[in-house]
Amino acid sequence: MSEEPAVVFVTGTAGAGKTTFVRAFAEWMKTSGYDASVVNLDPGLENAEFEPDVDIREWVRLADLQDEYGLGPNGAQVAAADMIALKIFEVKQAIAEADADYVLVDTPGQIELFAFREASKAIVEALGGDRALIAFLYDPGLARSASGFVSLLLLSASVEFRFRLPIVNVLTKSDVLTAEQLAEVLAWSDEPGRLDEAVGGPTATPDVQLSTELLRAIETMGPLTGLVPTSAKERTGLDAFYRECQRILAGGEDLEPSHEPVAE
Ligand SMILES: Nc1nc2c(ncn2[C@@H]2O[C@H](COP(=O)(O)OP(=O)(O)OP(=O)(O)O)[C@@H](O)[C@H]2O)c(=O)[nH]1
Ligand SMILES: [Mg+2]
Repeated sequence: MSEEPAVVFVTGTAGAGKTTFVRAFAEWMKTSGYDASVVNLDPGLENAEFEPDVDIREWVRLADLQDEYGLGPNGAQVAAADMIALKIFEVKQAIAEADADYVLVDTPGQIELFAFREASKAIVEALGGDRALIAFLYDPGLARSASGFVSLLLLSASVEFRFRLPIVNVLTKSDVLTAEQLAEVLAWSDEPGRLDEAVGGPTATPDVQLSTELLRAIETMGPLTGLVPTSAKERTGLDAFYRECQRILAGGEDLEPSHEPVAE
């Protein structure tokens, strides 16, 4: 085992299921005998059931910023994003003290606060070390239509472009899709031609043309990587997500479970 933990940053559009996914995956890891700690980087998190090992709210709380500086919710989010960067070495220290093989990081709901602020780059660099990846979550509400799927591909590609880290694309809440819908969405990620067909209609309207051109640009960046379907509700796909992380972070070798698996 190397000394540096593997760090997984979980991002995606608001409500895509980040917090629920982090929680379910951490539980899956623990019951499978792996050692994981959970870091909450969302200063506005209000989920009382979620108990992270390291919590940014110890240093930066959205509600406090709103009260103290008279900021609205968006202004407070922006201020918080920069304040997190100032506390990042305290967070890093707390992560080191938790001393786990895997660190799962939940990020703020508004993806632009994570993906498009300079402070986040500093945060990802400080916490990521040399073994880090980003899990980009696809919300099925958007991913189930071809144009929504293309938009998510673009967003995922720009997150990859910003951070220059490997990306694992994850479909969340797969339990809300029918078997046919799920098969179609997975086919789009495995066979670009199928997505091309789905966005293209019988007539080349301007939006179809735009989707087709965007798709081409994404394809030239590299192969569309497979989408891992998961459901935190039904606890499915978490093992496949783990294998994908290991493939990227550990060159394929499996971690030795640090303790015996716990029966659920
Ligand atoms: N059916 C189903 N619902 C889910 C699943 N995962 C999350 N949800 C629901 O999706 C909603 C959003 O989940 P969160 O985990 O809070 O999503 P988030 O991306 O952390 O949201 P923000 O941080 O507020 O942007 C909640 O109502 C969850 O109960 C799942 O696997 N299946
Ligand atoms: Mg959340």
